[in-house]
Amino acid sequence: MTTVFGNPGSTELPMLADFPEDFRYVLGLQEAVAVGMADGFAQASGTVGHVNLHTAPGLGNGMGAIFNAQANHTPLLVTAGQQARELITLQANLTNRDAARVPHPLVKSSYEPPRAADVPLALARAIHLADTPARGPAFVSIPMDDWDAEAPADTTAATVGRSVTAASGPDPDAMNALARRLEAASNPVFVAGPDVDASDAWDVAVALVERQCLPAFATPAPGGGRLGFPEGHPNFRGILPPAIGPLSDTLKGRDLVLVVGSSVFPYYPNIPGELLPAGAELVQITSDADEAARAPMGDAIVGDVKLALLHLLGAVGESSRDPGESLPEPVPGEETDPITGTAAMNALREAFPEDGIVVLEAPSSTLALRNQLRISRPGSYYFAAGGGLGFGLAAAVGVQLAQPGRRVICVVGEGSAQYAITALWSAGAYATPLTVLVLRNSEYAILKWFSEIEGVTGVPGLDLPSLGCTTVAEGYGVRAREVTGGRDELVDALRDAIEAEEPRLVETPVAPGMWLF
Ligand SMILES: Cc1ncc(C[n+]2csc(CCOP(=O)(O)OP(=O)(O)O)c2C)c(N)n1
Repeated sequence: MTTVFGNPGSTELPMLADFPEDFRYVLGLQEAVAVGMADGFAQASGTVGHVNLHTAPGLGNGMGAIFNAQANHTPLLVTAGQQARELITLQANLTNRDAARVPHPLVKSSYEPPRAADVPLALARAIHLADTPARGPAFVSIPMDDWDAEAPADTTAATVGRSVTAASGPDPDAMNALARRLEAASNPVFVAGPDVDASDAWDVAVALVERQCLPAFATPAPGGGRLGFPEGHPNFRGILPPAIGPLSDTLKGRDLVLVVGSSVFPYYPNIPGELLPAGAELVQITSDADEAARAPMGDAIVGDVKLALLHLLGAVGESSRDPGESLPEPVPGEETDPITGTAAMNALREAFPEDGIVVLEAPSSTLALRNQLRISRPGSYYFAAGGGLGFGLAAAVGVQLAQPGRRVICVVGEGSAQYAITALWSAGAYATPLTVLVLRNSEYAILKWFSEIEGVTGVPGLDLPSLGCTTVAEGYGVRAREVTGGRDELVDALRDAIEAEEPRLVETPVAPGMWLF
């Protein structure tokens, strides 16, 4: 943990004093951006991220992004400065008067050590907790005068360098019983969730699907922060819809639904229906006991996703089932002016480097991106599972810092971009070769679509006239290009941007609407 994201204030200066040369500080210009960058960095590096915030107001600014980190299962140490201990009770300016209560529902633990001497152990405890399933953020508030105190040599020496290994295997009997159920099923289906990728189980998932000839679905797009299965694989059947009725309809005719590394399910709009189609049983494998406990149907096995899949792979034989038809090849769709979200994503497909990484926050083109790109490598897709806007641009900078050898392309709506627009400055200041593709449809398209689903009319505040990102990007020191010539010009602009060694922003107008394919 040698990279620290943050935004400093007077209460954090003592912590940052004499900052070690072999550490890196990444400045975010607003705390939501600092947290989002740390989230992307932690997920893409597989380490615990660290973000340091400015006492109460900085922590407040970071809360939406901490909510996302919790939904993403991102291991994150969140620290914040605090007024000096002797001034807390008289509530001097900048006192975070109930520091541990502020982020409470969104973090795994929230703590202000009672003595300066307890800070090292409090930090170690938060780091280990954050990195233990279900992973998530943990918070420590540190009064600013604590940094002048001597750390207790004995506990500090014992604390630093401890390791906590937390991958615990599932119940072997339950896994063997599941293996028999899977072999005996006549029309089973595999549903891949985000924690397949986070637990490095991608190859095992593919091996199981192939050995058992299973059709594979992805968990619903809005709640899936990562991909658990290659979407270009011949057994891939698409993304489950995010509502009870339609999801259950999609699974009609299946007798066993095996859900791995996900909640059951990350539902979104309230479209009622049967939880499962008639004749279907469900088994969930998750490392998150709460995900197992709150599922409204089916059985659950709690354990490390990779260990569980390895067990299952070893316990089932080869099957000769017919997994059904593969998905058709994606097509760009009709030529329009401005282009559709589908055509824009088809252009990205053409310009996309083999080992490219997508960070996505373009609500009305989410499904178009998934269906056009069919991302088929692990660690190549990041999305805010919690749905809080502002993740995209910020996380993309963190992902690019964690993966300097790969190219990150952040696809973002012009509305979403505003929640973390200052991340553009960090992208340039830390010389990341990030490409940002802004899809500008001059409205909050997804909210218009939701209005129809919810049957509401006359909602104000859904149009975004005169909102562009190119001149704003230039203000933050990022070269930007507006593309108005359609799909082919967009391919060229994206290729140029992706090849550049510094961050580039490409913006294109797109037709309003929901782009599903
Ligand atoms: C922090 C936060 N505030 C508000 C919302 C509600 N919201 C969801 S989608 C959306 C519109 C996004 O607009 P844009 O990025 O332009 O994408 P489009 O829907 O047009 O594709 C809004 C405001 C949210 N998800 N998160």
